[in-house]
Amino acid sequence: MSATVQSMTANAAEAERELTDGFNLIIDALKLNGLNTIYGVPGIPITDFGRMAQAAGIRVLSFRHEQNAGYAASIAGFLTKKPGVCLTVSAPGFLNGLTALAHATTNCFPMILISGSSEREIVDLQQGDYEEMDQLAIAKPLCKAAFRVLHAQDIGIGLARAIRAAVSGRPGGVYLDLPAKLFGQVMDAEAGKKSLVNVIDAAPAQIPAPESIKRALDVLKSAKKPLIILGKGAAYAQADDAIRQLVEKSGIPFLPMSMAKGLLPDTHPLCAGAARSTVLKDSDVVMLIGARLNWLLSHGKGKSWGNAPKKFIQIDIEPKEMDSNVEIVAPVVGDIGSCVSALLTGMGSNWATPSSDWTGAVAKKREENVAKMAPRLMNNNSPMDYHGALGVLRTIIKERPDAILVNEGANTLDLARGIIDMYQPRKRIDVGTWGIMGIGMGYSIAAAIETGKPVLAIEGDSAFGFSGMEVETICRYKLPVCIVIFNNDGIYRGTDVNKAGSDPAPTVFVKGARYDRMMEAFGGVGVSATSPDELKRAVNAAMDSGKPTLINAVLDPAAGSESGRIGNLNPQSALKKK
Ligand code: ADP
Ligand code: TZD
Ligand code: MG
Repeated sequence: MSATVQSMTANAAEAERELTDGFNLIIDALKLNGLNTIYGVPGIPITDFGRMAQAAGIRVLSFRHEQNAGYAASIAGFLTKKPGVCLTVSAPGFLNGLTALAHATTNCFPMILISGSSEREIVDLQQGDYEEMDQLAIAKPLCKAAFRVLHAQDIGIGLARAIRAAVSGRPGGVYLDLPAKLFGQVMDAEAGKKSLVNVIDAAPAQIPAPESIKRALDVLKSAKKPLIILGKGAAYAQADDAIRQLVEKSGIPFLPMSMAKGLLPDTHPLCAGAARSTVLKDSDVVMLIGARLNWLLSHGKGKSWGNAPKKFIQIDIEPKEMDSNVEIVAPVVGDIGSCVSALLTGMGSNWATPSSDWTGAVAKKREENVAKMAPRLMNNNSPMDYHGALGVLRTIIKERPDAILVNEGANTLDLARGIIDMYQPRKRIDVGTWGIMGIGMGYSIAAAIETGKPVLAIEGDSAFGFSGMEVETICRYKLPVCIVIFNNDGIYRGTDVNKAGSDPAPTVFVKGARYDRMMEAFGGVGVSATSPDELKRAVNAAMDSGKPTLINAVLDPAAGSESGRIGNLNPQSALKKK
């Protein structure tokens, strides 16, 4: 054979060899690991990736802003225990998504932010590439782990590392940097297939040490006035039956943190939600399950915890969380499912429940508080106050307990959290550890997509504004989301006046704004409701029809208080002119 013929044969063999590329390998790697939904915004270098992913059967939800796509991915992680995936373009898109990645990390939600990036050679020499930025370096301090993949044959390993980092141990946000060149890199299809990794047991059970269980039970046995605090880690863990059994077998009153509401119904006889200040003050042993002693629990000390000496038991997957704010006399390190099961076994069959002095006092306080609130929830004032509006929404959730409640704002958040009882786990999703505004529409979209359940979003008018443009996304995907805007003309209140000039005061918005018309612009249903009766009718109609709906609930601009329930954290100038 001549050299020419030989080389022609080799070329033909080469041409027949099946090839794959970065685009396809990333899609195959995601699908192999059951990551079948992507939340993002298209653009260079990921536009084609989105199209190809959609063609390959991945659900691609295209947003109007990456921050909202990122929040969607973060809550998808919380709801499913699988990392939510957010996809963005380079520099500005990446930065827009980064807030959500940091939020996911702060809240212990598993999420992977995948961003396209510019060429390393140019970025590293700072030669001014299109959307140039050293994204990996910037992401690192804000997430649990950050990786970059430079070669197509490393895509499988890169994604495997990202998945494990996101869901194992304390979950969090992971950044995956994919330079533009990677997408087009070609390799042998067979070798490519072999390079992918099916991640086995990504979040292995972490069994607590038997002595830690014994120690915890000894402390619990010594208690006269025990309390269990359930946090969103407990909701995330999906150990719902074991947690319920622990509460009921131990007979210990429980206090759910905001996103742990519904793990056991708020109407459960042992729920101390409506007796919060009493149980924090008077309890002697507190068992934390998936809740940190951060600002939301006043760091475990100070006035709200009263003078009674306290002992803390803490169940958490993160050993470094122990003693972070106060001494933990019985740390139980492990995953909540394993820890709670071990406690149940250790309790045996004749566990002594707390005396009725304690449980009776808690129940009495709770009934008093509930009774005190009841008449205020039944008012039909127009314009509405928070209690009148929330009274009807409370009934709607009672009648539709599998709906998902999204909630943000200041007064709108604090009062809804206290007033609306939850009946099922992971049905209340809100501003989380940072008290962040802007999660509303991203959370609503992901909740509808991931669970298929109807969503009721109760939004302060300010809070809604942070993600409001996504109503178009909700209409585009025809999601069963009903948004109720508590429109009090501003942040906290709509009554501030600027005494120094003609500009509006910093906390007020356009008076009488009609947010419902935004929804109509995109073909959704818009309603303006001026009384609790009207509000009730409109929400029920929306939940029955499943049509994207926005209800502008007209609230008295003077109804709220500054900073809602956390005014104590708000520094105010002593020199301020009255
Ligand atoms: P909340 O705001 O509801 O009080 P936090 O976000 O402060 O809750 O606390 C959640 C805690 O749950 C974190 O410390 C986290 O490490 C822990 N956690 C999350 N998932 C698990 C799990 N599967 N097992 C044990 N602990 C977990
Ligand atoms: N920006 C971000 C990202 N998060 C925040 N928490 C804030 C700003 C500050 N902030 C709050 O803490 S609540 C709030 C802001 C701007 C809005 C409160 O007004 P609202 O609710 O209309 O949403 P109410 O019912 O009027 O109190
Ligand atoms: Mg407001």
